[in-house]
Amino acid sequence: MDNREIKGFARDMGADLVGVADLALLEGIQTEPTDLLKNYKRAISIGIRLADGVIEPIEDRPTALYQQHYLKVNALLDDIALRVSQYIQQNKAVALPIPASQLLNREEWFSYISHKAIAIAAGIGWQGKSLLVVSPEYGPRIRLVTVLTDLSLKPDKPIRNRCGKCSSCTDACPVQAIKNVNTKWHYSDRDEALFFERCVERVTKNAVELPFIESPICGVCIRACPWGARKRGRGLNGNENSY
Ligand code: B12
Repeated sequence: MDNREIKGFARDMGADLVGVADLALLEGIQTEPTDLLKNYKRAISIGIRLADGVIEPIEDRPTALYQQHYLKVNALLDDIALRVSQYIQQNKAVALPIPASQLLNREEWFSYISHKAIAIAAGIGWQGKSLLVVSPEYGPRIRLVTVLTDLSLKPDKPIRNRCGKCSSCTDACPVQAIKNVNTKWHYSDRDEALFFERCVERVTKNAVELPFIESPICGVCIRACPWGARKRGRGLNGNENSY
């Protein structure tokens, strides 16, 4: 089974972006359990584009519509990852679908593995100042899922950071959590890019205080990134070249 087949299958299932990461690039990365990657060579990173109609109305807080979209996109991502895994297993290879958004620890805030790290290694996008993966096609308006496999797929190449001097996410963050620090490849830890506690406090508060919001979500930095607005031919302030 080759890259063309597996990517074509994932796209037919509803994926907008698909890339293959060489797990050798991710050596030493935090996983749960620590030997999670032991039996695997590659990770397939799958992205679904969020609907602009849902993201655009987000101002300084998540909307009820975004909450619902978040749940539906997570469900579709899990579904695609499951089907890709079935497809790989039918071809006598090993596959492990990692859930899109299952939290394993609410104090240190981590999951099985970082979908962002996988997506960066798979060339889906770069790590933006917001810590989010920013894709050239849809900016950070994507959600991600991962399938680990022992298939010898051809790895895709990471792409270079294109944030430059832009500070749109930093300026938009309602709790000034983004430090506006750039990186070439990826941040060494979350604190390098974020005042992490500010972000966590805000998303936790959203889930407790806002009507119809039940998950720790926000969406403001997703909405603010000009790379997401780009497809529609304008940056956030209406200037095509504002990014
Ligand atoms: C826990 C979690 C949170 C926590 C903590 C956030 C955080 N920054 O870690 C809270 C609740 C605060 C949160 C908030 C948000 N989250 Co969240 N979250 C997760 C979750 C479930 C686990 C992340 C995790 O385990 N982090 C642990 C740390 C250690 O990992 P990390 O920071 O991702 O990466 C580390 C290493 O991997 C390494 N690294 C990073 N890149 C690379 C690349 C290479 C090659 C290497 C070697 C290493 C490396 O350096 C980092 C620091 O140690 C993921 C889903 C998933 N399984 O990935 C979604 C996820 C990261 N969240 C997502 C989103 C969208 C959000 C929010 C916008 C909320 C919302 N939906 O409105 C905010 C944005 C906050 C922000 N600016 O970072 C998306 C990101 C999509 C994207 N385009 O990048 C994800 C991937 C969910 C998904 N299925 O799409 N989230």
